Amino acid sequence: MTTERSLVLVKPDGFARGLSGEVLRRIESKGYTLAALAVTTPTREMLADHYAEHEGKPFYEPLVEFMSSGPVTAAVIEGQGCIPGFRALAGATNPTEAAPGSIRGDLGRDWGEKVQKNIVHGSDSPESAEREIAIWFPGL
Ligand code: YYY
Ligand code: MG
Repeated sequence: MTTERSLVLVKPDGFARGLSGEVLRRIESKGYTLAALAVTTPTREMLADHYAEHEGKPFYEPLVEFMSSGPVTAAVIEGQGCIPGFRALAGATNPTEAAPGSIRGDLGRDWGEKVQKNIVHGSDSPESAEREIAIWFPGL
């Protein structure tokens, strides 16, 4: 069995604020390793795949619009337990509710427009991780 992997994104808000290094620092400080790293502006097609589970929800269209608005840092991280482990590092979806100590809790806030600007994405299950890694890093 291969080591557990997760797909992490520093979203356009986090990238624009120069937080990619801080997010990667927290990942590496936790003990996870980087298996792949890239800066890219995702296409709407990639995002439709990535966010397929949310299609039809009220926040879906603004989310795809926001996520395709500029560069993101995409990473595949590795390490036992890194899927729930990174979700814990990221904190709750809404940065206002995210616990201090987490990425969203320490670095995020309410910017007055939905909760889409919450700095990071992390896969939520092994199945999601492999599906998402195939979108962002085909062949990895
Ligand atoms: O996995 P996580 O990012 O914590 O949340 P999801 O429920 O998968 O939603 C994906 C993404 O969509 C979230 O990070 C922000 C955005 N979003 C939103 O804009 N409004 C909501 N009510 C829920 C989620
Ligand atoms: Mg999610």
